[in-house]
Amino acid sequence: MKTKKLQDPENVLRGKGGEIHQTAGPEVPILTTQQGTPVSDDQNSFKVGPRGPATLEDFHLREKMFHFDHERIPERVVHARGFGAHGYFENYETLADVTSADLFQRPGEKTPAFVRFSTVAGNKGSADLARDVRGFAVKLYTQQGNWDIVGNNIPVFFIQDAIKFPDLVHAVKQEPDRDFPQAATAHDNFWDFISLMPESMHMIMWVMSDRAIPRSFRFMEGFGVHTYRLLNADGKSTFVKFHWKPKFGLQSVIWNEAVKINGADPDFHRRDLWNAIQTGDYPEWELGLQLFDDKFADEFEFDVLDATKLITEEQVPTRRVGRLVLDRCVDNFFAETEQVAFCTNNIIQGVDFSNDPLLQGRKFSYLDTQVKRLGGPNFTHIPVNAPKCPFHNFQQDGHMAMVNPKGRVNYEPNSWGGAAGGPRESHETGFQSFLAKEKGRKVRERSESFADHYSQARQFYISQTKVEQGHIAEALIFELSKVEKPAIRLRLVSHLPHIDPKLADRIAKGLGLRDKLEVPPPAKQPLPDLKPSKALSIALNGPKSFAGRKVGILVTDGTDRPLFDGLKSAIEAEGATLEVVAPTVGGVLASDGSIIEAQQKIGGGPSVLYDAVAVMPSADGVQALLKNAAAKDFVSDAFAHLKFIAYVGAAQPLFEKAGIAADLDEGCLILNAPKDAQTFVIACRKLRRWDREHIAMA
Ligand code: HDE
Repeated sequence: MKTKKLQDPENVLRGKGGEIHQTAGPEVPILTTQQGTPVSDDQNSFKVGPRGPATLEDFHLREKMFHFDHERIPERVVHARGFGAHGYFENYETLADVTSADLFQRPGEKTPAFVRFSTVAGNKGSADLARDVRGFAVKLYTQQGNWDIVGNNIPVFFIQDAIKFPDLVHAVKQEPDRDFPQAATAHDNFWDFISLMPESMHMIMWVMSDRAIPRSFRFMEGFGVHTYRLLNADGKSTFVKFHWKPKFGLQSVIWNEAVKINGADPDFHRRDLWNAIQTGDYPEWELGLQLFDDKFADEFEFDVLDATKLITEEQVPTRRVGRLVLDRCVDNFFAETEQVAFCTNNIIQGVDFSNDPLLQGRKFSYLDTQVKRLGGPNFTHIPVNAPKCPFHNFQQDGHMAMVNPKGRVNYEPNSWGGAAGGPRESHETGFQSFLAKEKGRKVRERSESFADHYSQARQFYISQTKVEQGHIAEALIFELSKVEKPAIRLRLVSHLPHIDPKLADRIAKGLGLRDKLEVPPPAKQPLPDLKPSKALSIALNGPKSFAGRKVGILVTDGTDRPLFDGLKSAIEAEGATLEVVAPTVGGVLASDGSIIEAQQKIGGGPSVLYDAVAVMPSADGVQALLKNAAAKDFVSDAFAHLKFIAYVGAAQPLFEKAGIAADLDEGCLILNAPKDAQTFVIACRKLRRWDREHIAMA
């Protein structure tokens, strides 16, 4: 290769065809093949003459292309789109009274953790703000082995028996003939299936609520869903349901906002988590345990083995036993987040399964799926999946085996004795199951105790604020309006009178249904008197401060510097962050001639990306904004999405242009002096100006 050295930067040469060659130097390692052979030229394949045919002997080209051709592994059949991070679980108190699980014995003990959040229905490249359940899968690398709590952000599920899972997933994903819609339940197959599955109605209320469009992974709850058991050292069993409670309180977006976020930043959730961890604002959840005994289970209105039911926190409060902190992003997305393999089977001494038929089926599925995705039985050797405690067994060989046992012995019992004989079972510390007494005929049958399909759907609905109920209704109307077959719409709406007759009317009207509802007789008469539960509402479980949230500040040349600085300090003092949105990403010259750096160009940073906004143009600067459609959308969307808006007097013409000047309310706060910033930030703690909704959405 004849090359010519380029002046700048150093170690860069230019080849005969003008191509750039960046070469190794004293501090730059030499590029090699996978076999370690140094590569002399990574820009050109090996040919017979510069314009001639490629040679078969080009091992570098062959190896590079071969590896690239095999870069993809099958994406997860569900939960394909996900984002993971490392952290730890810190235990508050000893739980020896209820469990012998090692990680819960010593207050203050930290157990390493890996968490992967996900959407369910969409493909790997789908957008983050799809209306969907979020996966909340936690792997705890305990000293007794790995324990996976593979949960969701919704405490109940669509179906009661695992045998319906393939049908559910087929129905929700893209329709098989056309391969759309992507990451959306708003299509015939999904609602057809659901309309024939009354057991789904409780989950449907959750999925149509704002729970399915969280503002951030950091502001959503996680749930183990199923009833599990905890076992103490005496083998005594206590039933348990797992909850993760976000430190920053609950928050969701509004559907119209979700639709726009998906266009403006399809990576909205992963970027949010990444940024929070990178800036040291570590996301945190408390682990809450709902603990109950057999007596409670027997007296409870529903079956604790039915995953379409929850136990309200008024009935069984959550005991907060520790915190989960995420403090490290992955080094490599594929190696960790894509290859992490969660299995409901990964359980530790002191925890045990219940007979929930959904959970029992999951124990079948997860191992299979990992073998398919990760190519063989040795996926446990991948660092993110390997336990961090010692592990020894005689399992060996298979694809990609990396930790085959050493020595001559690979079986037991054996007579080699001592260490040479290899590992042996331990009756003292080995995993022990709860000694449940089981008796019965072998049947393919659903328990009668699972037959109430509507009571908790109703309880969820009446536990929501008026605004939240409105969102559920709007979501149902939106989704069912996308269903082409009128019979499916009718069949679905016909279930709703069992939940709430007014809701049914509202949906029927919203869909323009002409046919009379054919209300199906319930398998079991719904209970009329379940009380609302405050814990089920997002609005009633918001944050106490504006910490962890983000303000978008629209500026122009001439923006008042002291006002801007006052606002910045007030936001940062609250523990929130800000982004400056300017006519160009190069920033603006403020009133005092100083530069205000920008993170976004107008249009690139629409107001849907922020929890609140400030509109701070100068009197001259606002003139250009009047001609900018994105600037107009910035304020009209912020208003329509019920956000708190801080503004300076010069913003008025923009508000007029955006058609909101006459409607400004107490959620719109004028900034006359730097001290006004504090009033604005305090107002922002409420997150939304909910009573604006009837104007904004009219
Ligand atoms: Fe899953 N689920 N699931 N699931 N699930 C998977 O395993 C399955 C269910 C959940 O971030 C798959 O590794 C069956 C409930 C999460 O990697 C698969 C049934 C809950 C994740 C599978 C359920 C979940 C999965 C696909 C019904 C909440 C993502 C890829 C019996 C409690 C984990 C994979 C991650 C992933 C099967 C129902 C949560 C196919 C058969 C209920 C968070 O094995």
